[in-house]
Amino acid sequence: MTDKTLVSYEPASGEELWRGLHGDVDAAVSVARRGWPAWAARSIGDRIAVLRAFSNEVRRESEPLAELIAREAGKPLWEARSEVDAVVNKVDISVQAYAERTGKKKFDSGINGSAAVRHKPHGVMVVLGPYNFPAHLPGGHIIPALIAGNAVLFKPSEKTPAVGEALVACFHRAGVPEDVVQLVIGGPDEGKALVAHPGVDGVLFTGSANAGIAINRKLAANPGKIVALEMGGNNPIVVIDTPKLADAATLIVQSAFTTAGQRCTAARRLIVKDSVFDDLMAELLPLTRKLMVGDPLGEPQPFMGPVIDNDTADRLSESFLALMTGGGRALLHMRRTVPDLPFLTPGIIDVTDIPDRPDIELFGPVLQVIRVPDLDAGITEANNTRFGLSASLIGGTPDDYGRFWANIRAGIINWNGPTNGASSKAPFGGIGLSGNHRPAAYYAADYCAYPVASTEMDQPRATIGVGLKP
Ligand code: UN1
Repeated sequence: MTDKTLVSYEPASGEELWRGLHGDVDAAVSVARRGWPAWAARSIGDRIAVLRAFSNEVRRESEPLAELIAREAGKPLWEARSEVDAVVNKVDISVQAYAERTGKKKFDSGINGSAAVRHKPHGVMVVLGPYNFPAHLPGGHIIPALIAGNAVLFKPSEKTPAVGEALVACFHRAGVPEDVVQLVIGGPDEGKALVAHPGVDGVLFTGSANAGIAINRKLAANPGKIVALEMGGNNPIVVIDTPKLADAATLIVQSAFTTAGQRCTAARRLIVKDSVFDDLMAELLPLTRKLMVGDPLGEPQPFMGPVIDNDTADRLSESFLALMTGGGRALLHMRRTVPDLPFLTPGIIDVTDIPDRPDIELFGPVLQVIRVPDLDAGITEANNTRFGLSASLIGGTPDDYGRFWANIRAGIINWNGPTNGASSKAPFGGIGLSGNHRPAAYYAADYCAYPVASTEMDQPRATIGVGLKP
């Protein structure tokens, strides 16, 4: 242990919530290296039973855990509860994914006996978690990694260490050995040391594109190290002709402002066909004004809580102002409701007239609107980004959606659904700056184990048929 202390604060009150010492990366890695062979040698049935016990443990702890998530991440309790449910459900989904994606296959190889494909764990995996889903998204890496037989070093976001600690405690109480899942508290220094450590076999990351690229760069000379990057997006929601504009407005609000916009899959850009613009705004603006922003534990429950901290709120406000100075027209101003606390009301800004719109992820409740003449222009505009995580089309015909699906570059493409709330039963990831083609969720199994191909006979049996002297 070092003597550096990490402190986390409740976004809604600014009060200290948790403090703890930074972890010792070298020590944690050597404990994990000693621990993983025994875990890997246990039968798959045995490991699954332990993970099911974890799922029960989380279910038992669901209320205190949801409350802790609400306090530390600032998301409303109703939403924190659904995060806990997602953690519970992750186990069954990952068990099934393990079997389907990385299970055993045997086939007859004729004269060569039988052939088999089996999977082995990589060894020691580092999981670097985000603050927006401080339990569910790390769980989405940790659970499949453990099922596959890896040891895990989990460094939660420095903004949500308390939830990280609570999650790891559930693994331990369920029977995952202490040397197989370890909590490593720390900030960027510990993160970098974990990534670069020669005793680490893989890095499973969820967070910003900048941090993900830094990981890639650091590991450029280590092609054997598994790197799974789930990064951000500048996600488009495209609205064309539909008789159901009230529903369209609801989908936009859910996409842009759930979790105060702090989802990698949140809609950042609303791309609207000119002919529906006025009628859509007549639904969207009043609905957005009605959204309650407030205390995550308050009653009645708000739609959204604060963003994660004051720095983030300051940066978002500055970005909103910069868009306005650059030629954007505020349709709904983003306001700071309590001085010195990071509560922001949702902001909507028409940026159609900004010539060079910045292609960055504004990770908060800011929705940029771009007007276009038709669907083709909408598709071009939607693809006008280096990111490619999620995209939705609202309205249109099956043919329109066919064209949208075929031409949009993203890992999640929806029709008449929100950009966020992706199912854990599907692969989850994006292209471009959104990821590195190692999708998580259902396909997390793929990066948690590597395939081994074998041909096998119980006795040596071989002949040389051609080219032997008599
Ligand atoms: C989101 O779309 O808001 O299980 C996050 C997972 C994904 C996470 C989705 N369903 O990893």
